[in-house]
Amino acid sequence: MEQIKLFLENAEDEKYLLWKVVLIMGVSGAMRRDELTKITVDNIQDTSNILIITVPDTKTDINRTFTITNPDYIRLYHKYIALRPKYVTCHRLFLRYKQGRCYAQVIGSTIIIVLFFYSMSSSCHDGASRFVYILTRGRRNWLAPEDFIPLVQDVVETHPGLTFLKEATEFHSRYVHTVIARIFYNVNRSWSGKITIPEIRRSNLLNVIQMLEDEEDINQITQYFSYEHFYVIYCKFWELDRDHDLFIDKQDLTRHNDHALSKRIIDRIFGGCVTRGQRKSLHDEKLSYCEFVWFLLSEEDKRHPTAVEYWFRCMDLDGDGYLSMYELEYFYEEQMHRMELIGIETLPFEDCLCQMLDMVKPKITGKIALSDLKRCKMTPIFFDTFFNLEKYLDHEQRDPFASQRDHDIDGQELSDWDRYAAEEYELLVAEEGGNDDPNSL
Ligand SMILES: [Ca+2]
Ligand SMILES: [Ca+2]
Repeated sequence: MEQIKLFLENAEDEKYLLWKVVLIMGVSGAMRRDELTKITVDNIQDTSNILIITVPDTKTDINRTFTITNPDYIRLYHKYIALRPKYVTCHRLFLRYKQGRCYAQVIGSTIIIVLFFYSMSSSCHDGASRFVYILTRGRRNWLAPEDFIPLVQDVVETHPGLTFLKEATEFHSRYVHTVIARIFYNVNRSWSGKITIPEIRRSNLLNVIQMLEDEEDINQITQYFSYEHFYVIYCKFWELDRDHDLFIDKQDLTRHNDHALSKRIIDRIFGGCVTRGQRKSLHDEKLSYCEFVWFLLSEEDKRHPTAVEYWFRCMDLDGDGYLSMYELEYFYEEQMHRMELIGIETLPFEDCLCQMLDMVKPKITGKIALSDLKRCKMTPIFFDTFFNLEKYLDHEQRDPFASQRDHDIDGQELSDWDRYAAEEYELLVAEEGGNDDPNSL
């Protein structure tokens, strides 16, 4: 209760007025999350020095009432209700609120609860553990992918940047699972499939979720939630998954990016070293959609720490934590062979090895550790040399040190992924209208 008092007294109304009123209602009436979401202005009788609230109970049909008499609470309620847009037809009490203004848009129930606790704890303490508590309903101190479903579903249903998706319900779950896979890719640094409280603390996840409330253009939120990024990932998968059963096999993945990847690396991707052991049997050699999301993110941004780990795992054939000369040669052999087939002059392995060791500068001579690659700024060149012919030949034609990096409008350096997604989205939009368009779902 002390925390609540502190929040109501100290948090600025400009930013937190909505959450203050949610809190007052929630605490005074011991209201549940769905009750808070559904409560309407008609449920509140306002006699200016007392508020009488009727809570309709959908389960028992017996309404209950409670009153609010604290003058400070009533003052906050009046301040909030005065901001309500005049033209609003929706009767819900809690509408989208941003910088002192109220908008005619409802808020999803999970968002209500998460943001409310988050804003409260940003003036109190530890949003990460509250976040986990809310999403798991207090059952666990880590998050599984399913725990995020209601939250992201709320975003689909209520974010103004996604209203055009309302009818395309088939798309909802694809979007939800893409966002969740991206969250795990970035936040679950331990690869355990369980996001822990410290992992949330170290990540930008809660900040990004809060940005959703302030930013109406979902594509500006390139972390996790961008619709354009989702669209690119899903279209890339759709192209490969010819029978559209949401699984792809080795043959399908071979066609990715015009057969850019070597057979040996594809075998490794399917071999279980970068998937989380959800295989039903050893013969079940298929990648799920979520596994493809991880693949594509790793393939298109080889500087990302998860990507470096992803490809390191693939190349470390014996799993001893080092890339040996033998392992490097195994992958380079196929690259050389492919180049010979198309009549390109090849660099002997010894020379290639010299170049690579010069670039990576491993601490222990003769073998490369994950930490060596994490330090190296040129991991895209390193990995592509061993298993992506297209990109390897691309790098060869460019001066690696002259590569100009793009910046976004705020002067932030764009990641390789952001640049790729933006380019691909433009291409996809340009060729829109094709028969195999997943939009036609
Ligand atoms: Ca398939
Ligand atoms: Ca090894």
